[in-house]
Amino acid sequence: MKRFKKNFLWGAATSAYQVEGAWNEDGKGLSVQDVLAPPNDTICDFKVASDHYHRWKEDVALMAEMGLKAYRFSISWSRIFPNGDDEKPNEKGLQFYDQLINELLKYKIEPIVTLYHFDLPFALQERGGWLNRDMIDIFDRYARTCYAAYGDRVKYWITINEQNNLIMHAIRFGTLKKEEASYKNRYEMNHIMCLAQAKATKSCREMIPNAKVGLALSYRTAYPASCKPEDVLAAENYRAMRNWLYLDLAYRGEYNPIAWAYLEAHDATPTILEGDMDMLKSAKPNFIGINYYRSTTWTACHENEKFVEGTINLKGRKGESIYQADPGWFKETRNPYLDVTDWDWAIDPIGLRLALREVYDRYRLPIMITENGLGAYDSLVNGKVEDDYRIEYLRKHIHACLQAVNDGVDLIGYCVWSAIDLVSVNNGFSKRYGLIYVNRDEHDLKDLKRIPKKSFYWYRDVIQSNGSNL
Ligand code: BGP
Repeated sequence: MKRFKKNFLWGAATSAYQVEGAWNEDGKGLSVQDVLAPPNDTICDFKVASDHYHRWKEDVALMAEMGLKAYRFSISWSRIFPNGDDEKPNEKGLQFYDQLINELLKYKIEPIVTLYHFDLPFALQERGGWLNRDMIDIFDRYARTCYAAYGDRVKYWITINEQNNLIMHAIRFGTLKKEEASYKNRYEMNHIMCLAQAKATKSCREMIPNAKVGLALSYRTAYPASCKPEDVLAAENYRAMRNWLYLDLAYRGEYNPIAWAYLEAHDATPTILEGDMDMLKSAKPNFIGINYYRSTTWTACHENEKFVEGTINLKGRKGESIYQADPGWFKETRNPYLDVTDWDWAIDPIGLRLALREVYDRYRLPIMITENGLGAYDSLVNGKVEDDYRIEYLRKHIHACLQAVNDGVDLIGYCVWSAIDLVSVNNGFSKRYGLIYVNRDEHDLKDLKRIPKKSFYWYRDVIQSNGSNL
């Protein structure tokens, strides 16, 4: 039985706008996330979040106590360039991440830096956002500024987090306004984002020769609901649109043929200028980040059926999600073999093993699990959070990673989402993921005290034993 590599990156992750707060301090400009209204008024915004901007030292000390070998965080673009492409970067913004990186290194925690995690500077959104081809150079300039500032200490770089969510759920993630969110615009934007990513990847490899650079994709394993050939086809169609479209563009520099057929059928093929495909091909990112939470299950969707956009479960009550249906392509359904979280996410560690096998089989590059975790309601009882359900989830998923390593996958790291409680993308503060509890509620900030959960101590043992004590 193989074990995890000796220098395996046992980590945990966060993103800037979900954890930092201080949304308008020290010269930070607005990001789209600061402007986007929460999906309903019972859900909090991102203005204070976990107040990490003011408590980063205490937070890093706790990460060190947990024994983390790596910490994945993102840089808030609008802290560095308040308007996205100002003449000069904001010194205070640069300083914040500089001191954070130094503090991590003091404890021998490897920083893994994401450049763009959903929080585009609002000023750039006002200039057309990702529909504007100028974004290719603007993103590259921002990336180069970060490489120049931190490249002497940061080896792991992630360009864009979950581009597939930014495209498929463009309205909810703030990448497009409702009236602009045609398929044509989404995939036009996707093409431009891929070019921006390619350019920034090339710059990274040029400026930091020993860098590991890649993207982080929101990966979903897709099962057919039955062995009926039409269902198998539906699952394959979904895989192409959710996973391969993005990974093939980034790691092979080409459009996946099934995804291209989908774009043609939806009148959504992008404008490809001379040199674009060469740029994509020449980028050569050298590792793949996978964010994995759940698998999905698919049946055939007849041409005559109704199109259903699908909804996010905002209430946190099982069974309230509406599944998507795309006539002629795929229709989602519940998997009767799997339990789900309170937000209807299918809990499926074998799905993670499959994900790792299929991605490695296809691209033969080192993979890092850049996010994996359980969103749950936690309760603080007598000063403690006994989150055995989270331990159970993580144990099974880490075990699945070990099995994938035994299947031959080159897995270099694993990051729990999240290091500390933070604001969920769609579900506010009630849906918690952290190994460290933050004492606040949806609208009552309380004392924001940090309290290690039971899972914190469990993960510390896992790390200390390099994954032997699960
Ligand atoms: C991923 C994002 C994270 C994160 C996580 C959990 O999509 O990269 O930012 O929040 O999912 O999602 P949610 O917060 O919606 O539960």
